[in-house]
Amino acid sequence: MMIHPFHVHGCSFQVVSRAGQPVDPRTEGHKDVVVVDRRGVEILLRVDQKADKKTPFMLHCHILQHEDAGMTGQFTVT
Ligand SMILES: [Cu+2]
Repeated sequence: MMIHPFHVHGCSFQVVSRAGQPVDPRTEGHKDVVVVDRRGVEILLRVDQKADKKTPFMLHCHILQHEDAGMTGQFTVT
């Protein structure tokens, strides 16, 4: 089973649930990276600044082969 250490630029986040189940309250702190597998992870982003189409935030898998294969994205905040 493949896992993906996902990173979101420009903000921190909390893991709300993993595989549809609430996470252990001891792990609710703000994160920089979250391990994602096929069961899914729900996160809550905290964003303190805007990001438009010229300077969007980026998210990606930290495994370079995955990132190069397209496991990357951008998003804007208004
Ligand atoms: Cu990956």
